[in-house]
Amino acid sequence: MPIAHPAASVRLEGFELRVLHLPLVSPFTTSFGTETVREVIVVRALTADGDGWGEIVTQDAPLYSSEYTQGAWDVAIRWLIPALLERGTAAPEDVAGVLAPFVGHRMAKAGLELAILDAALRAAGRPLGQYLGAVRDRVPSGVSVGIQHDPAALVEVVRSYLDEGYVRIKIKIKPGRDIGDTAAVRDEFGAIPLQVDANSAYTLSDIDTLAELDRFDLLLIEQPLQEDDIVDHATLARHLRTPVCLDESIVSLKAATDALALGAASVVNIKAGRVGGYLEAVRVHDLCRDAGIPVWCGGMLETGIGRAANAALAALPGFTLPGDVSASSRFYHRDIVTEPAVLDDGHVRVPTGPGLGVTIDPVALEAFTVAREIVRR
Ligand code: SMG
Ligand code: MG
Repeated sequence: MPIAHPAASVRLEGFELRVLHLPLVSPFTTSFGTETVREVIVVRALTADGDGWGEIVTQDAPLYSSEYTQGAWDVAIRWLIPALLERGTAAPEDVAGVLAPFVGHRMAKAGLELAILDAALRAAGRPLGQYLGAVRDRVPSGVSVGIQHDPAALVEVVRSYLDEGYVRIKIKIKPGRDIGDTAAVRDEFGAIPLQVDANSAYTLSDIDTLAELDRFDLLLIEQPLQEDDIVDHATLARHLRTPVCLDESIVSLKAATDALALGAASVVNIKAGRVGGYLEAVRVHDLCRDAGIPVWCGGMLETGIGRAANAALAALPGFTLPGDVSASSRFYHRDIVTEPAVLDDGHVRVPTGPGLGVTIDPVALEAFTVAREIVRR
């Protein structure tokens, strides 16, 4: 269902952007590299109706997608924020249209839209989950496990997450660290809900290796090929028993429509940042729900801001698989909100307060800030 009750406009006065460096509790290794510190941009919309918070989920380097911190910072300050401030008054539903003339930069747009959405909903006393169409008050929590030193180490890390109560395990794979790693986890833990994420590390010439994964009864394989490889993903999907799930390739409702039409995905990972905002994310959800395609909520190592929003999104009815919506403690010793997401019986609670339903901890925010700029009308 599209948004049932649109939000009221807010009177925009400015935006504050901050680059944060948050140390990770342990290094996070994917097929494209290792992160030990999460670099992220936090957005504060300054409005005459109260402030709102958002998060731009880029990384320091353009490795997961073409977006990266300094690029998002520049486009936000030079183009996106001036366009919004020139308009003066905006409802959350207007933001994508105002920013549409600027090509791409979806994560930057999504972070700005979220800040305006939060401001508008806080002003109206409405929780984000209710606004988006949530039908649950908590969501099952999966965990994404980075590539470890060796399969034996991976087994021990997975064990610790299972002991904490995570209800689904996703392991990162890459060429040379795929069959052995998956076999080790399957052999040790039996029929747990298990899936793998390749972050585009393969090509169609790897089809035989990828087909070997069929014997592990995985929930899905996520993004084996490149972002642009929609047709190749469709070819691959015809040769695998393991369901193919797209992440990086699904950059918009249009991309999702095309991928489904071509048979390139039988499951979709939805990330609001990647598709340009939570409203577009709902549209992708609606498309997939109508098509009978299960979706789940992806993660970008969000702070408490994006994590609260992801929990709200993941509570929509089409999110029938556990998402990468883990407890804050999976990544951070200290969060920038006063109510970090916690794991309770394998689930994360959907916040119920107005807007995001979380409160920024100003001391933590300041402690992690490495750059700050305010743009006013
Ligand atoms: O937030 O739990 C999380 C991270 C989940 O694996 C995760 N995200 O490709 O799905 C993915 C990766 C992208 C993040 S790398 C910055
Ligand atoms: Mg992924």
